[in-house]
Amino acid sequence: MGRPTTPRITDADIETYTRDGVVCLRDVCGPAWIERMRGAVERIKHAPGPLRQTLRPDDPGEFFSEKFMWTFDADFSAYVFESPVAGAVAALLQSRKLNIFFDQILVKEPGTDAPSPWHQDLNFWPFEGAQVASLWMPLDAVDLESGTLEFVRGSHLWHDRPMKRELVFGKTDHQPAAVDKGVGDEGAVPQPDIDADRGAYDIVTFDLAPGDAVVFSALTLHSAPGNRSARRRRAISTRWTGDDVRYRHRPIMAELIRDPGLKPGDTLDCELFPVVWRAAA
Ligand SMILES: O=C(O)CCC(=O)C(=O)O
Repeated sequence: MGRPTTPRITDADIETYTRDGVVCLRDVCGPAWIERMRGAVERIKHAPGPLRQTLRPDDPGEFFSEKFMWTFDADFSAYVFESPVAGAVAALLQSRKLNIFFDQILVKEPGTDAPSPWHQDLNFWPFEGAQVASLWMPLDAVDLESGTLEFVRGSHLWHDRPMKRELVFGKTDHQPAAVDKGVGDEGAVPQPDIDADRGAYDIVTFDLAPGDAVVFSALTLHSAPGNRSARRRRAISTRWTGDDVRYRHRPIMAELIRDPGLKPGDTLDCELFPVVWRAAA
């Protein structure tokens, strides 16, 4: 397996990520990666893995997700271990190492109504620590009409733990309605209804070309509209952790492809969450 390459991340990018909890990076992956990953998404669309979710199955379009593809697909394994993605996130997090948590396909086909509701990823991820981020990369040009992400700038600094929220993703194949109940960490405050008062928040969004990316903290509130356009919205989100992250349990846990065999307080280095990137000694 090759070494990941590291794209140029500037001090301004690091400053933006640290201050806003989100930064837009242009041209992280070139056309060869985009073509390769489009092919991989198509293959997996037609041969789902164990964690396939069709979110809102009655939607007139189609919103589907798949996770942990790197564990069973050679192209996704290459994307995680060899593409410029890990190096970019490590630079932004200023971490000496980076573990993959999981990779995820998120496709909204044309005419999909389902929004991705406002949420903080850390609410259902099994970690303590600040160095947790996702890199979301579209394989198609995206704008608000086709379902690019929206972020509340600076929301990662509001509280030291994720807020309680009422809704995860609505009805899905795997998550019964029982999880949509406002579960959260002990002492967490409720998540405000962002859409009820959008003018009160600093909401930012980015039109992206294939191979551009947004990197955001797991505490940054984010959402996406449905895809009202006639274009596909295929995206890959990779989720990463850095030096300060330790395993813990949470009231709702994201479904994992298998038990990582970790105890609360453990570092994440294990077969399921391997170290993908290390700073040169
Ligand atoms: O792709 C989407 O619509 C939602 C993505 C998201 O919430 C994430 O990558 O954390």
